[in-house]
Amino acid sequence: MASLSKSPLVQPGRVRVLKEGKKMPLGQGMGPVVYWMFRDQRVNDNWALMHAVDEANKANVPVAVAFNLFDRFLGARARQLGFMLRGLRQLQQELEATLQIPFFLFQGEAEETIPNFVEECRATLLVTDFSPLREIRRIKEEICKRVGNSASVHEVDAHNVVPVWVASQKLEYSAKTIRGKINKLLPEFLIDFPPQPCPSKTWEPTNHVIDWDTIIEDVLRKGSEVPEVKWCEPGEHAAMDVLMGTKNGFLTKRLKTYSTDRNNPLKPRGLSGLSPYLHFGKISAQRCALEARKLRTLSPQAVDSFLEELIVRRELADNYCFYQPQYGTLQGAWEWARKTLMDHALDKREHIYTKEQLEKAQTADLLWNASQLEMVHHGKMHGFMRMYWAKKILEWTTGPEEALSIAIYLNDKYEIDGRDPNGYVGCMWSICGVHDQGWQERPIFGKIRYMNYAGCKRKFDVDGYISYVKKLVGETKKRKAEKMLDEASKALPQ
Ligand code: FAD
Ligand code: FO1
Repeated sequence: MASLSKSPLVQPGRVRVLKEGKKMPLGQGMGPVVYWMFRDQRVNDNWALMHAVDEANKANVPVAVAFNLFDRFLGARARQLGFMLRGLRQLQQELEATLQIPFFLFQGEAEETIPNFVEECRATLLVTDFSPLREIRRIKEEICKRVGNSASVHEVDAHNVVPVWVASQKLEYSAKTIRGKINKLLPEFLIDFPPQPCPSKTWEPTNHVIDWDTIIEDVLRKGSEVPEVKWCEPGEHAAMDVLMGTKNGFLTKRLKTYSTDRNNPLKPRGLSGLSPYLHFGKISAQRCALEARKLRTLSPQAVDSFLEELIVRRELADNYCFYQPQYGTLQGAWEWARKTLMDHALDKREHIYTKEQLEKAQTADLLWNASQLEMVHHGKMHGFMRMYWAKKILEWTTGPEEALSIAIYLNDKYEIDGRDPNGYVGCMWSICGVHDQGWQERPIFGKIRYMNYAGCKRKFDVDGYISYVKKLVGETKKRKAEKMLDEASKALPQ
């Protein structure tokens, strides 16, 4: 299978050929197609899956989905891995029941398991979805080297509405510089999804069995330091329910107040709540945008604000990580920001806290402590508080490099949506002014935008938020104690 096929189902702009396999000699048939799924973990509205099936059908060969479970990907714990694996268990059932596509789960290093599988099943096309993260790009480079000469590798941006490499060919400076480019391309890319094709040729039956219970039990045990959260139900159907559910769906029940309530940390339901699902690809941003757009005449302001976050800000984050490999470090900041932060690196700090003190929410600022506890116990800090939280870490640590590394460490450890380009950019925006402008110079922050307690007090009921988090933590601790009691009583001889 060489370059992209004729009259493809998926727009060619969405697909990049990472490796062109050697043409097969005449008479020698094409091998199967394998889709290595990692970022877009869903059956529906998935351009990568559509491309894999479309290419397989054109060559009249079977298609399978492969997933590689890394050993604690970027420090993930029970919270993130439990959510991901429970969703994947549902995905396997749906994939096999509705499309008769087999799902293979491997454990270890993807640069080994995926080429081994490609070789074992003699696949001639490997389709992958897209992530701008360094770790994944390095693995892909390695996979391209390791798959045999006859195999092609196609990468499909199934995550962004406008594929990252089409939206812009360079590192964008701010939302202002990318917005026009994205909006111009929306008529071409924000289109209805075609129906998912079924494979025309079935995969030979295999004896690949996935022992989900044991795998999940294992990751929960190893990552128990950060336990799962109850409020966020895993899976694709749960994701659609958060978007469109009749009881409490974002678009069906909560959209109207998005433009007024989304900056109020006391009203977490004012936000969509979609970030865990978007992060793990349980729902397509394009689906969210298509459904939101239908409601624009009813709630124009809310829909416009939501689309700005969902498309422009989110895709700006992918643009940043894609074109700035030093994301997450001070070297990835703009020159003006690096200079101003360095000019103020030795400024006197009123408080200096260690990583441990911050992690345990032991600062003199009750508002900050509440936000940290919301993240640790609830697993999703309110969006407004995330900015204040990260900026205070800059104020209370020995310098911007340490601040950045602590913020990313805590964000990725506790947030259910952590390890995302949005998270790296969120920390870089707050601490290093990425995608922001310079502000009036002041101690420690230099020209980086400042936020303080008094400003929060003017915007929302700070004491109310502190009480709300206290209640939340109390409930979580109570549930944990009950669970422990329950487990202990089960362990007793009957
Ligand atoms: P909604 O307001 O309903 O937004 C809908 C979607 O739009 C989000 O799910 C997200 O995909 C996108 N979006 C919203 N705000 C932003 C933003 N500022 N930048 C880019 N995309 C955005 N987001 C994560 O997904 N993972 C993270 O780890 C993460 N860490 C952050 C850390 C800091 C310090 C900051 C300042 C922001 C961080 N964000 C992160 C961005 C943002 O706060 C969250 O996306 C948002 O709070 C998620 O809640 P929601 O889906 O209910 O938000
Ligand atoms: N993707 C995988 O293919 N395998 C994993 O084991 C895996 C674990 C994981 C843990 C936490 C998390 O936040 C994401 C995880 N992903 C995993 C998903 C994925 O690779 C990332 O979301 C993207 O790379 C982000 O761009």
